[in-house]
Amino acid sequence: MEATFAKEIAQYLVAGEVEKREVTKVTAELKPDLTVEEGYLVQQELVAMKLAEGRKIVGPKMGLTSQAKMQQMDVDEPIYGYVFDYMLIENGGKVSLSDLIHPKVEAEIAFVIGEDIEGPGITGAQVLAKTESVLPALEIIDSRYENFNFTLPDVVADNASTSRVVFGTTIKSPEQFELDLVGATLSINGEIKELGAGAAVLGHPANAIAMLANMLAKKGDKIRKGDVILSGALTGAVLLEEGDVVSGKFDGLGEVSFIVT
Ligand code: OOG
Ligand code: MG
Repeated sequence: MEATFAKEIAQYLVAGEVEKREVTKVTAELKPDLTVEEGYLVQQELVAMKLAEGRKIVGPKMGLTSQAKMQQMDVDEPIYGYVFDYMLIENGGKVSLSDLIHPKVEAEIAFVIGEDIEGPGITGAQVLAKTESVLPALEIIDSRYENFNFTLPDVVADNASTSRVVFGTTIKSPEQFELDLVGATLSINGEIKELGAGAAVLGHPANAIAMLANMLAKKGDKIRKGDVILSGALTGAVLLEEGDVVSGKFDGLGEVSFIVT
């Protein structure tokens, strides 16, 4: 695929994000035979556009790392995307529906990376050794595609539906936990909507970060010291509605919350 075409598709997707409207998925019209590799080329152009606008990367993120998510979205492989500075919402803050298309929330465990991690061949144990701290997070995903419906190459091109992130404020060292056994609940207005444990993410959330390092190695890239990385939703995502008070509670890691206005 020509770089100019990849850029055109990236512009089409960013226009959907900026104008807060759904767009027809890439594989429906623009490029029916888009491959996953080409999806990443589009994503790379999209990331370059944001960097050129002065946006800063908080970290790459993993998505579709749990069976619950793969089944919900009808795709069968983990993917990565990028979280930018303008996507951050403070813990306890507000997310306005008027800024977004059709947002959903996910409960995730985030890793603060203490040393560069360069694949291939990285394991979860190596990730933990290079992790400075872990913290609870809520990710707000907002696919730019109609009805949140897409194929794997489509969602890769669309920066893995990344939209907003709320990080918790309790920061813990990973050695204090068996992160696979950490239980989590995702509640809206005091009612538990989803629940799970860290093991839902590839057996252990650190395995998702290891997979990310190994995927980034394919384009000669790595995880960097200081990156704050989402390991992927433990459970299915929940659609947000105006007035929702959203809370994620993680055993030993505390609570993270926001309000939908
Ligand atoms: C893709 C993004 C998935 C996760 O944590 O699994 C994701 C989507 O479901 O729209 O961020
Ligand atoms: Mg996510």
